Amino acid sequence: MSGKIPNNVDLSSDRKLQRALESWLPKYLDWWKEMGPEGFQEDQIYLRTAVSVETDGWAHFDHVKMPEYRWGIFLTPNEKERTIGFGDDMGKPVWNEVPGDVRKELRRLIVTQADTEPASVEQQRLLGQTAPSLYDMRNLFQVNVEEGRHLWAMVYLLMQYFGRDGREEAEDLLLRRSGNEDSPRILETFNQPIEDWLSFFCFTTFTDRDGKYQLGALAESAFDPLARSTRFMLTEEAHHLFVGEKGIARVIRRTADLMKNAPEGDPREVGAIPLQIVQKWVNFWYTSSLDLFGSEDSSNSATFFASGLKGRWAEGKEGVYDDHKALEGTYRVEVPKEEGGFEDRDIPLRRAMNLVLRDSYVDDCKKVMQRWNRELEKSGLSERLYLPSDRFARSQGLYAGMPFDPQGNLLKRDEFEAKKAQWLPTPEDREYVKSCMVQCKEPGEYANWIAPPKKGINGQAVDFEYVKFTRPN
Ligand code: BYC
Ligand code: FE
Ligand code: FE
Repeated sequence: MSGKIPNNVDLSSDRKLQRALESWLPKYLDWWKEMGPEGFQEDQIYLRTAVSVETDGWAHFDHVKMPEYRWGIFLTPNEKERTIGFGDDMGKPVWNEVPGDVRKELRRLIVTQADTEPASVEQQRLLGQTAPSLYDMRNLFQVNVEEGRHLWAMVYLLMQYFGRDGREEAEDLLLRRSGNEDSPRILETFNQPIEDWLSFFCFTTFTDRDGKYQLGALAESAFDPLARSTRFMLTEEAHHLFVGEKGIARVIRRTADLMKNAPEGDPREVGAIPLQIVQKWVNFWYTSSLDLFGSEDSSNSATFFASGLKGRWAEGKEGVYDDHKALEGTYRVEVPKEEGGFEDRDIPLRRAMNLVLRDSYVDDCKKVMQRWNRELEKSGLSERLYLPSDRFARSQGLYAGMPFDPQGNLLKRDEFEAKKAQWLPTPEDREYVKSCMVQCKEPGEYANWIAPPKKGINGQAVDFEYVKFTRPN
């Protein structure tokens, strides 16, 4: 467990791997200092660190400087005799090495997963400077260091199982940059800027939630080390989703509160975030996150399923699916026709696996919406938030680039352009939201636009000193 890199993979007995990881460590730290949270590297943050994989007691809380965070490698312990749970090789023993015939696909899946982790840290690197409280600042940095650890988890797999190719991929993961024109991150959502906290809360609600479902699908994998790595990552992911959902709930509560004295007025006059703005941010990040599931009809997804690389959500859970081969059955979608209108297409089930996984994700998002709307109801507001149609504002799949409205109606292009500003963030909206973002640095102090949380972290008070500044900044 000790040494430079905390782990439960017996690193000290594998000198070659240990050397590879120890030579990657300084490069990772250089990347962290350059691209991680800007301006807070010397401060003491109240962080949770993964120290083991015990269900209770895996986490240790303490004030630490982020560059001294102990990023480690943890896999959920081996289940004895696990067998492959789906696809062509169902029932055979899981793999502890990479079979030659799926090496390329598996490497690509791991690299794609890995790439999102540092990307999100890059996207969020300036947010500390406008944190609405020390509590929120701490949560941001917690998410950031754990995304860093997720990168470690994937780099371990690349270095341990993919030899020289894997080591090269590990280097490249530190070279691509979110939003960079020449060397962008792989998936589009991870090249979008996150410049305000409303975006951060929507991102952690909708994009980290894509992470939950993708990791869940990989946790079913026939490649056991991948399954066990992603399982442990999921335990950390729950907090990221919490930060996002509660963040938006607190915005809603605060807006309702501020509007009590001026129910007919413009929320902006009292420094509140209007609910129409919240809705636009939801529209943007939710639809961008739908894109992360890839196309509805995908031969890649059929290959991943057939070969046991990537399953469905809860594939291994009793009573969810009867048929784990998915050789029969189809999934019906409406495909836009060249001359206008739609026609039905039945996609063979295996080719529709992106959509099947996305459906599980959408169901989960609907529940989040219900909880936010209950918050609105309790606050006595009549407005409600909604999830836009999966055709709206898409860049991937069947409806990519087409002018649908949030209800899923196809509009004329110019009508869409004329109305777009009602549905998606405008430069003026962004400017207003930015004007609300002010840093609050006293324990217990919260920015005007957001309600304090009901509870602190790890049993601490909401006015606990979650961040101790080394020098005034
Ligand atoms: N942007 O056959 P298709 C997380 C590409 S989030 C750009 O439909 P496939 C986290 C696609 O690569 C979870 N390109 O795709 C969250 C393909 O390219 P080629 C991340 C895209 O392969 C917050 C082409 O379009 N994990 O952990 O079935 C903070 C045809 O597409 C996009 C994973 O994604 C896009 N959105 O599915 C921190 C799991 N979508 O072959 C972390 C691993 C598609 O033409 N990845 N393309 O060059 C996968 O399972 C699959 O690669 C995807 C795509 C589901 C992403
Ligand atoms: Fe992650
Ligand atoms: Fe996350």
